[in-house]
Amino acid sequence: MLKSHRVVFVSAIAVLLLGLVLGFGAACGDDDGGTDGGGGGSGDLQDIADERGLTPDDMRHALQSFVPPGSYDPYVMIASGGHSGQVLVIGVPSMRILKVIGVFTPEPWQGYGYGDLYTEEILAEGNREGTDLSWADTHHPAISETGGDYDGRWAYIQDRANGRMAMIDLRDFETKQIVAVPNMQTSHGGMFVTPDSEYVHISSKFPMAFPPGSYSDVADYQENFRGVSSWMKIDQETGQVDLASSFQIELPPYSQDLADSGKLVSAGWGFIGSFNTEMASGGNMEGGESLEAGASQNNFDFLHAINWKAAEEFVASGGAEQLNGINFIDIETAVAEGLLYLIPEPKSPHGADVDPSGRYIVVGGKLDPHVTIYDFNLIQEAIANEDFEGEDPFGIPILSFDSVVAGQVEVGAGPLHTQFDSQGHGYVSLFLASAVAKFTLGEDVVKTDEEPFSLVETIQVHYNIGHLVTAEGDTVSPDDNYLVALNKWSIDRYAPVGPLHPQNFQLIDLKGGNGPMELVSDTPIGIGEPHYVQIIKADKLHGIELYEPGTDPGTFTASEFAIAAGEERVERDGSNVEVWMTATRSHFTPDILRLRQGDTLKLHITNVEQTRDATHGFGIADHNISASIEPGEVANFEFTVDRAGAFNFYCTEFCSALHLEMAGWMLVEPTSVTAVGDTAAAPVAVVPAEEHLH
Ligand code: K7E
Ligand code: CUA
Repeated sequence: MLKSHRVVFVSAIAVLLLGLVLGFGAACGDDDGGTDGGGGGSGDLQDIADERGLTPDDMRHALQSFVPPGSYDPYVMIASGGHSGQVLVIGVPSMRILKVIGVFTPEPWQGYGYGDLYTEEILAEGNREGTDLSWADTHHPAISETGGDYDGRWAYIQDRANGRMAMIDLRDFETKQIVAVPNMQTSHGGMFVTPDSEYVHISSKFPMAFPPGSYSDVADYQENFRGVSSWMKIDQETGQVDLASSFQIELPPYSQDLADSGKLVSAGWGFIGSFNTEMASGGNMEGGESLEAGASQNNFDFLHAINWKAAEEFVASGGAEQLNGINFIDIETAVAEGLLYLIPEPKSPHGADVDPSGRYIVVGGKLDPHVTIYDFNLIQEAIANEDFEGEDPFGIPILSFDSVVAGQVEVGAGPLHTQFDSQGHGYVSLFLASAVAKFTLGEDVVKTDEEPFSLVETIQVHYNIGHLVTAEGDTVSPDDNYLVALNKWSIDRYAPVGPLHPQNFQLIDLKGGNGPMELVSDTPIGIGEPHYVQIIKADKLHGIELYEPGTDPGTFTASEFAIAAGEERVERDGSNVEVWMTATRSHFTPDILRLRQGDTLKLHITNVEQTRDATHGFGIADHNISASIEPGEVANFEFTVDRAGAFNFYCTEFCSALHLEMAGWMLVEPTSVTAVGDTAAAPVAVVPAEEHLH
């Protein structure tokens, strides 16, 4: 069905192109120009092109990425929002931004973290050691999978700045959980999910002083610092992480880097790249060298290969220790149980990407012009034969490089990340060369007549590409149509908006994997810095249109505070006031809240609408409260009113012609007559509270 959708889409472009080409022909051959109406529609198109100075290539690119108004994109990209701490949802190929999901950072439009209790609780789960963390550096999103294909149920994203991860429910595209992962200060590797979403993986970026919570000088780096690989168990009903069933494997104090899940032949394994196996820790004003120099000495760092299936069994047998609420396997045990191996990877590696067949693992080298392609079958043979070239300082066996490498391809300067199509091609980002290089994998997966392990073609991008993504690119069955380059720099591509430039997503047409690759469009991203993204077929997503009446969106179950229209009420018990309010076009009921200074207000608002898009917002002046209450949703607030005053509240969403009238008052009577206002000089005449409060 999807294939045919694509075929229809592609052939529609072909027909349009044909029309354009014929139109050009007519226009070019006619000295009077194409405006005399003889060319009909194509003459008009030529006029537009002439007027706007568009070349035939420009027009073709416009058609390649055009999605008519009111039509949907066939793909949706789930993109990291970088330092914004959020996740972007973007249509492909139009590259239209559909949503910015509040994840680690409060988001006022969605009422995420501005008084709404369940969102406040989610954000609070991500705080650690008494610090409120209100930003994150999101790098790597991971869409849940079934049978190695994206299934559109959940998405996960990790926080590079802190050892945290979040889970987004793709029914309502809202964050449902933030986990402050124990024993991990910063994070990077993954996120990835295992092929049936048994686990979502997250590993540390920089090692932390162990045991967690202790102090150590970095002079004792090798001794006292450790990384971890965390396998977070996914609850199959909710998509949330169950910490008690999760486990961690202790890792050496290298900087564990990009990671990916095994699949098909390599299912049950995970792979994590690393750098700084030198264990440099800086000190450039203390007689040492900077971290950068110290970490770039070795010709090889280590790809970590982890047998998570075996680790899971070991945990189930009761073998693991407990460390801060999670099952923990130390390095010695991991080695003894055959859970952890190291594989040399050349010169400041980055990226570790498993191909759709699961057989090949591709690693880039920031300071090496090659991608190195490992063969999982050879890795298994080397393990079985104990074909080790030694062990690292922590006793972890190092597989012999030559016996596990299937091939190396010289691709250009600064290879980072690799994505795949279904034809046996890899597409690798070249940070230094600002390019994407396309190469072939082994002959068992190459479906063209190209040489295995060879460079096929290269395309320039603008500029300094980090990650790249192909449609369905991390699955066992990628699509071969689109690639998006996620460029760190844009330099001169956009109107100047100050020294902080937009970052640049570029859409590349892969032509069914048969090339040549063609750069189609530029999209500036208004928040930075996006790292990784995944692209899922839009018809795998099943976003709901409404909540069932009276839903608590935190749990997708009926809220105990839900009411129907006509059931609104106010209950006072001493200084505790509880209000059950409804919102509908175009009023709140009740629309006056009468309180005394010092009261605690519990406010439950049910949006009683069941009309698509009939969202009401709720904002109160001077109280930092903003909620978005979607149709059917119940939102809850609890706060103490410590200031007297008459505070306006209003619906923040333009919901109807009388939206501006959708407002009310929170009246907080002072406990003393001089309490209102910014000076005590102007006492306010107050009607005794008893006359108001029933
Ligand atoms: Cu290369 Cu964090 Cu994925 Cu950025 S990492 S590019
Ligand atoms: Cu409800 Cu505006």
